[in-house]
Amino acid sequence: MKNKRKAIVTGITGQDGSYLAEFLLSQGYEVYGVMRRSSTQPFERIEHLIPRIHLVEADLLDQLSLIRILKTIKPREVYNLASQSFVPTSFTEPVLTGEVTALGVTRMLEAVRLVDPKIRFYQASSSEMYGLAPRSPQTLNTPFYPRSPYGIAKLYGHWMTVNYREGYKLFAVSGILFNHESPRRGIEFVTRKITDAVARIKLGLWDSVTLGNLHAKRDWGFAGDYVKAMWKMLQLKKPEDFIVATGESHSVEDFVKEAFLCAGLSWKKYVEIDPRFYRPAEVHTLCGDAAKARRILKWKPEVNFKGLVRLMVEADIERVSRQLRVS
Ligand code: NAP
Ligand code: G4F
Repeated sequence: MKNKRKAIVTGITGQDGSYLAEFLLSQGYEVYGVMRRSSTQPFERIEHLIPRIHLVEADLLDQLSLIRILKTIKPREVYNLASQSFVPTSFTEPVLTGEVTALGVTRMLEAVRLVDPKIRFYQASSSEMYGLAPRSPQTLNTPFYPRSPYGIAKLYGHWMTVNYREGYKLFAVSGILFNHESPRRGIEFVTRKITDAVARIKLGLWDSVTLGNLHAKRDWGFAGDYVKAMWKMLQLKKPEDFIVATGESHSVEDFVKEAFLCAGLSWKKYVEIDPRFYRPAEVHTLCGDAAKARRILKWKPEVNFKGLVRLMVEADIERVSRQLRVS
């Protein structure tokens, strides 16, 4: 029997890790998901995958643990999705964010270089690196101007990936992904916070939701679409960086309106603003130009803005209703 291709996915318990694992399994991969030891099991997003994937313990803070898993698993591809990914936490825990989101990338690149430089490496870079961008849409030539410790940490990881590609000839690529969401998005991120609240308000559990800056604009796509671009990048003949985005930008207020509309509600009655949710430095507008991904990867988003909001609202109404039925 032909040997299956092996892939290691860090951040397997996160939103993207779960979608990427599903996609790699559908492509016939043997998937090794990296989880860190924690006192409670954070398997909510991958419970359904556990019989089909291998979970291995390692931590981006621990260099030797990364070397060990590469030596024992001998993967063809490594997808480095793990990070401290929440921007507000990066302001309150900037050093931890730097250790995981920035230096963690170097630890993984060093492990690849030392154990097997033929391993193909994907780095989960972010549109947050553009921050206060001078123009829109952002392209691969737009200068970076990160506005948070998270954005700065991601920029370091991005340049380390470029540097290991140029310096050591690794097949290392940086995917600059704009915001992507799903029913598996962490509840602290604004889209999921909104759709979860819409569900609770619709079902009579809450009577309001408190948000921060409604004027910020983001280029929101569907996570299930974006993980396919990650994989496509690692199948190319030569390693290159790409932007992955929809090319459409909407405000938080647009998202709120659309989400309440999906539930047949008018948003103004239910939304309160609290400056507690403002950031020390805001990223006002992000909009990505994914022309290169369309051309070379033959990638395009399948889910549009309204479709994304609807699928998230419906999933949250279904989930909260289920919880009510069992309680
Ligand atoms: P997420 O849901 O927050 O998942 C983050 C993952 O990182 C979790 O599995 C977490 O594990 C893991 N992790 C955190 N610290 C770790 C450590 N020290 N060692 C090993 N694993 C650790 O993030 P996501 O939305 O799936 O995003 C995936 C990646 O893409 C992240 O790097 C994020 O910064 C980046 N990104 C995301 C977006 C987006 O819009 N979603 C856009 C651009 C870039 P635990 O379960 O143990 O906490
Ligand atoms: O949903 P957010 O927290 O995502 P943010 O900061 O754009 O970061 C996400 O996308 C990045 C890609 O650009 C990723 F790299 C990163 O890991 C993460 O996945 O906030 C979006 C916007 C912000 O402008 C924020 O100020 O929503 C605004 N917002 C308004 N009210 C709020 C709230 N954000 C949150 N989290 N909570 C609020 O109540």
